[in-house]
Order: sequence, then structure tokens, then C-alpha cells
Amino acid sequence: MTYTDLFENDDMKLINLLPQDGEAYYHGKIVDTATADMYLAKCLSKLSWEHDRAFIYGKEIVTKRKIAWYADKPVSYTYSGYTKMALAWPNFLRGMKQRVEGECGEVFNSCLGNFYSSGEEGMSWHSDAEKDLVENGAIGALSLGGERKFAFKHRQTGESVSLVLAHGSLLIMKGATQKNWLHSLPKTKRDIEPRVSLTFRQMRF
Ligand SMILES: O=C(O)CCC(=O)C(=O)O
Repeated sequence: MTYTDLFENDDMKLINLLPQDGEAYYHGKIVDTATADMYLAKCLSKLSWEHDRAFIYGKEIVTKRKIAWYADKPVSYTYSGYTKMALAWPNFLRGMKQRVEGECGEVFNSCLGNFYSSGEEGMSWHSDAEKDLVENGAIGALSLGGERKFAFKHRQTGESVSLVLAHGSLLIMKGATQKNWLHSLPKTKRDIEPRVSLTFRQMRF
């Protein structure tokens, strides 16, 4: 995808990647490579990473992927049957949030970070429609590190859309996306650099 492919026409309106029932906008790289490198290094060394846990069919799963969870208030967030407590924003992460907000015009009050140490770690099909999140709210995913494929699949039709998320790039999902589409970060056998995604969210407090 080239820079011009991101826009519908000369008025610089971003293209909605989803053909119906949702909205997903890929902004491409919103920071230069040196800044993205610095963001990645900060996230790897300073965020409080821990393995994710979930209950799948009543069984507790501990993921290889790690997560770190921050919000404006020390709230809890429940998904996959597991409740997590949010930590307070470190200043540098708040700065990244403001950079993302400036780019997309949305305001976020929380961030779930995901850390994938290699291509063997990914995320299977799911949607982010938990009751703790604002209904039809926006999610802004800032990607840092190894480029990865990101895929959408329509819940009813099975139609799929995918793209590659570059180092320092931003993907926004909003509107009815979480109701009608699943998304995933497929695992790959390719040799991929470690990757962090910062998924800025709008929680109901
Ligand atoms: O790492 C990614 O880009 C995907 C993250 C994701 O799907 C999620 O946090 O719900």
C-alpha cells in the first residue's frame, strides 16, 4: 500500500478499508522511523509486560504474547473471562497517546499494549466489543516493530480484508466494526522482529 492508496481522492479523506458494516482507516506511518524506534525501545523497556490470561471453554490459558494495560483511572477491564487492573499512564505513553489523538481526532482514555516477541505469537479471531468499552467507540492501534499482517473477517458473510501494519503506523477501527467484523493478527513462520501494538481505547468509566 502506498501513501496515495490511503486516500479516497484529492480531498485527503482516508479510505474505509471495510466494504460495509464498519469503519477501518489505515493512516500509514504517523511517525518517522527514528521516532518509531525510540517509541519501541521505550515500550519494551518501560511498560509492565505480563503474559495474558484468558478462559477459553472453561480452561485457563496463559498466552505467549504479553500485555500491559493503562488507563486514566485504576479501573478493571474484563475480556475472555479474565479481569485486569489498569495502571497509571507513564508520561512517555501519554505522549504517544496524544500523538495518536492528534492524528485521528479521537480522544482515548486507556491503552492495552500487546508485545509479540516473534512471528510465532499472534492473536486469533476476536472482536473488541466488551461491555467495558464505549459502544461503537474508536480503537487506535499504533504498531511498532516488525511488520505484521492484520486481517478482518465479516461475522456473517466471511468476507475478509487484510493489510500489513508498518513500523510507526496507525490503524483506526470505529463505528459498527466490532459488532460486525472479527480481526486477527495471524501467526507466521517468517522471521519477524519483535512487535508492540499500542491499542488506545475508549472505556466507559
Ligand atoms: O497487535 C495488534 O495489532 C492486534 C491487537 C488486537 O487485536 C487487540 O488488541 O484487540
